[in-house]
Amino acid sequence: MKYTDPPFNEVSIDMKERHFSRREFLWIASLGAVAMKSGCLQQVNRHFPTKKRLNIIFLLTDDQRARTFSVSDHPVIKTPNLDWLALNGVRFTNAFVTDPTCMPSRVTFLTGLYERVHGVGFSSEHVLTQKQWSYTYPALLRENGYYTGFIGKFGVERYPFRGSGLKGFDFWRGHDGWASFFPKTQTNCQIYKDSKGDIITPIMGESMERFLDSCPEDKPFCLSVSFSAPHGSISGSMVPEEGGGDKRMTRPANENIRLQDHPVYGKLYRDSNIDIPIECGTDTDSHIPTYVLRQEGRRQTYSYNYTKETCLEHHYRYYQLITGVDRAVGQLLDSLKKRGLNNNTVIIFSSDHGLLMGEYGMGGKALLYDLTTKIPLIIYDPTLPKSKRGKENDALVVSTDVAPTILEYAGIRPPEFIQGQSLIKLIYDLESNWRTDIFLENLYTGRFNPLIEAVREKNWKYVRYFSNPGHSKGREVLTRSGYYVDEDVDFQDKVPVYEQLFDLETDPYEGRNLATSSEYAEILNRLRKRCELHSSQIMVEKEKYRMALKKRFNCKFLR
Ligand SMILES: [Ca+2]
Repeated sequence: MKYTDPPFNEVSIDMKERHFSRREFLWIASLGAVAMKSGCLQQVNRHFPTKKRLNIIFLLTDDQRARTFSVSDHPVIKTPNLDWLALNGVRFTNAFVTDPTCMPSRVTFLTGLYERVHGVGFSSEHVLTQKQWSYTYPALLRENGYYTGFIGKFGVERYPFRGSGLKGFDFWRGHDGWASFFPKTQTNCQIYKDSKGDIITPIMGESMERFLDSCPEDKPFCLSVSFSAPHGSISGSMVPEEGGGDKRMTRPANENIRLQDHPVYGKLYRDSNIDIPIECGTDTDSHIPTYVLRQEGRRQTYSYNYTKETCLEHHYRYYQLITGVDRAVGQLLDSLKKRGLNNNTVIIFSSDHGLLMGEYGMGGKALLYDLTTKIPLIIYDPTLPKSKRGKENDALVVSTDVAPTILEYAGIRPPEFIQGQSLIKLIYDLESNWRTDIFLENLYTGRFNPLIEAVREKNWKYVRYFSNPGHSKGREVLTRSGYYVDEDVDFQDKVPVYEQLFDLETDPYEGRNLATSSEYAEILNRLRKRCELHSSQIMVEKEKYRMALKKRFNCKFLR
């Protein structure tokens, strides 16, 4: 199925028009290492040889697993437009979110910081401050002359301009909370009420058109779009009459008369041969013991209960929702071409985290398996020479790297406390040195989730779980208030209650825990030390960040 012709078939790269030479790249990269001497940001775009600055579009989906594209040889999902982006851009095949739940992950994309550093998460009381906001990529680009826009699920929930989106962006067509598949009747989605369509993803497509219509000609633009698909709350609301609980997903969504003949949400994929995970509906104790993770919290959450009866319907809807996003992306690409913006607009495509869909007997996120932490990440850069396009890059990259990448594309010096690194040097192969492992965290303790840290190398992963004292008292969350304080998430002197070690080369599914096998003691100890080092380093970086904000703004970090 193809909804649109490839929009930028042959992008001619005039070397005179290229935005970065090798020398300029190295110069720009070196700027990132130089600590800023004042709170003022300086544009560095004057060093770029082009007169015109690049436009930037960051597309973020909700709960989309890595490799859910036809170009990644997915056996079912068809994504011709995302395939086109990948084949003309660069695909990162080892891309991860640092923290696989919606809110902290989104703040990480905005700030380039881990949750433990920016402090915003579902189990944290901290509200993103205006001072913190001023160092996010949209705020920095706006301050430096970009016309900025936001569309869709903001997902930060606790932020300074809630209810006044135009205080954060020049164009705002977003919502707080979650949107259902048919969002126009929801009080938090009234901003979409004047849309032509009724379904959330096409409404995102229409909103992107409105943004492009609104762009001034004398400024570059940066648009951030957060799709609500393919999140379970969307697939669970394709049939509003289903209600919640066990009735969800028990009937085909296209029994809903509004979807019967829809080209995407009707019969698509329903004749496909889909294998549901072999462990769907099985006991999870063999993977994570009950004293570490009590499953009822996950099972009682709207649509994370993947049973053998409902799992197939989950998959049909999930795959349809991804193709729905692909269709909106195709319309965007066509529109950019029509407007003559295709050769000057960088597009980054990713997701806020992955999802378990019956694997290990579970659904949901928050755990640090590859299926929950690994994300799609495509960067389409129209200035990239043809010889560098369509490549897969297996470097270990994380969600903290996206903000510095956007800043570098905009020619803006990143704040010195940013934890990620720009990916542009990987795209252009200008530096061979890159990190050899990444650090992952889960600080979300609702739904009986444990606190977790992990270190992942290309071939090995070590995961350590810490006890949730609330669980032994029958509470779903860590503390009576439900929120952690700094000490709760400082693991430097704490002993994990459970560990996992996976050989990803022979066991990419992460099904065989080798942590108790003496044969792997040496590898286990090496990774334990790396995890402890990362864990203590992140506390140092947290202090550095808070001191920098305090110094610049003469204020306390917390409120
Ligand atoms: Ca999400």
